[in-house]
Order: sequence, then C-alpha cells, then structure tokens
Amino acid sequence: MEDLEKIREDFIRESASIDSLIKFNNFKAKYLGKKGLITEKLKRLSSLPKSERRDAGRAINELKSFIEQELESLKQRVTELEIQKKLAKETLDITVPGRYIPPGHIHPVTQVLEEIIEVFVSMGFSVEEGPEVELDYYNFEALNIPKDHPARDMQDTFYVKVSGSNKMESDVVLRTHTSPVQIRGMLKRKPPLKFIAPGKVYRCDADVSHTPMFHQVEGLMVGEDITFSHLKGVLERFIHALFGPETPVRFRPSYFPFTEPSAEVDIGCILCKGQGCRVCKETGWLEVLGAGMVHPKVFEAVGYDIERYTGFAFGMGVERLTMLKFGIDDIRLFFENDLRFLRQF
Ligand code: 2NL
Repeated sequence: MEDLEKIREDFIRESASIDSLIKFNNFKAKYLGKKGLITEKLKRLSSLPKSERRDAGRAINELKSFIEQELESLKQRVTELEIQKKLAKETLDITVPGRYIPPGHIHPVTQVLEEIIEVFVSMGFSVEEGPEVELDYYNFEALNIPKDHPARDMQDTFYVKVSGSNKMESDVVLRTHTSPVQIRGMLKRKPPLKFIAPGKVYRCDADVSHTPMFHQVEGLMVGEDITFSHLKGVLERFIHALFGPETPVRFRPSYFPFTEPSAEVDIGCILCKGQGCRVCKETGWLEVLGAGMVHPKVFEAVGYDIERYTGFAFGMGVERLTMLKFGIDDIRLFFENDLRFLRQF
C-alpha cells in the first residue's frame, strides 16, 4: 500500500514535466507498459497471501484507473503543446496576401483559329494534324507542284539540313502550307471523307503582311459526286458563320497547281461595307480564301480512282482573317508579345 502511494506521488510529480509526445509515450510505458510499474504490481498479486489479495487488487486497479484517466488528459495537453511548438517554428506566414498573378487570355490568332475549327466541326469535318518538318514529296511533289515552281525556291521555302546531307539538295522542308497533312490524311483512309488541317506553316518572307511563321487552315472533302456546288455551299456557310449571315461572297477564277478549276473567294469589305477603302484597295472586296476541285494528279498521288471520286479543297490564312476581323493593319504585331496590343482582343 505504501508502494502504491509512492507510485501515485511519483506519477503526479513526473507528469508535470511531460511536454512532448515522445516523453509521453515513455512515461505511459513506465506505468502501464508490459514491464510497467502497475503491470508488475498486478503480476505479483498472486504471490500475496490470499487474505491480502482482494484489497491489494482493488487498490492497484483503483490506481491504474486513476493513471489511465490522467494519461488521457495529459495526452490532450501534450498534443496541443506539440502543435504550438510547430507553429512557433513556422516561418511561413499564411496570412500574407498572395503575389498577384495577372490572368492571361487566348491570343487573338488562336481565338480565330479555334472559331474556324468550330465552324467546320459543326458541319461534320474532323480535324487532322501532321508534322511541321516535312518531306519535299508531301509538301510539293504529291500536290502537283513542279520542280521548277517558284514556291520551291530557296527564297520562299526553309530547307532543312539533315545531318550528313547537303542543304542545297535537301528533301526535308518546313511545311509551306498544311496541304501535306491532307495528303497524309488521304493516304491514311479512303473516301468518303471530309476533314480540315489547321496549323503552323513557314515561309521565308517578312514584311507588314508576311511573317516567317503563320497559321493556315486547309480543308478537303472527297467522295462520289462531290461538285463545285458543294464547295460553294460549305464556304458560304463558313463565311456567314465567321463574318455574319449578311456578308456578300463571290468566287473568282484563279489558278493553283493542286486544284482544277480553282477559285479565289472574296467577301464584301467588312470595314467599308463595300463602299471602297484603303484596306480593300477601293474595290469593295476582300480576298479571304483559295479553293478548287482537287486536281486528278493529286488523287493519283494518293491512289484514289479519278473516275470514281471527286472532291474540293480550300485554304486560308488565319492571321489575315484575324486582321480583317479585328481591323489590325500589321501582321507583325501578333508576334511581338506586346501586352498593350494583345490586351485589346
Ligand atoms: C490559299 C489557297 C488552297 C488547297 C489550298 C489543297 C490540298 C490538297 C489538294 C488540293 Cl491535298 N488542294 N489545298 C486548295 C486550294 C487552295 O489554299 O490561299 N491558302 C492560304
């Protein structure tokens, strides 16, 4: 009984110095652990004379409950203390206002590019992508662009020097249009098909209306009995979706090596409403697309039966359409990353 009283006093005294979870766990083990003071006492009960066992057992268990209760509240205090200690060490002040990160927005060219894609997707066209570094074959040869065509000139095309090769005789180029994507798309499947090919293209050119990199969307529809009327219907629908349903559209004869017949597509000038201004060079019309019926030579290059299939194709420059839509007069502004310019769109 005296032992028990000493244990109780020791416990109470020692508990005052328990200020960490590690100390707490050792402290708890010292009393209630496998070889703890209380545990040992209980084990030794059986060695007592029968007459003393009951009172001793009761006293030990009373002390054990007391210790368990005390430990419970001690654990809460120590846990709280640990949190306070961590907070005291914490140098990060979570109440400091965050650094302002100004939200950006979609680049005007990307806005228009996405809008164009959306219109064609709504008409059932799918979207194809392809490499920006192309083989001469897909970029020129398969499109019926002859070896001596001015577009193939070193002055207009970026030729890629492949290690060990001579740049002057390179058959690797940065694609000058997204037509090679259409060639690859046709080789990959068979008619009927309709898809567009949006993306970056590269030409060795730089002034107010040309940058070495710009964006194009080309489109293609191939099947049995596809006619020029389908071409007109699809492109008129596209222009009315992009520039408004009242926009006048006209088709003018033109020439491309990969289409026959070919046409240039104009819209009534959206700036002067056809009255004549500087942008439309007083004509009242703006050229926005090139198009035509796919040349049989192109179908032959992809192995399509020219007796069975016809199709139309078209191409447009995204920067040019963006400039017209927003009234921008210098294409280089798109690529200077001047926020004072970009924020306006
Ligand atoms: C323009 C004119 C055009 C095409 C692109 C094309 C592609 C294949 C076959 C036939 Cl695979 N044609 N593309 C046709 C006509 C015009 O683009 O002014 N682009 C900015």
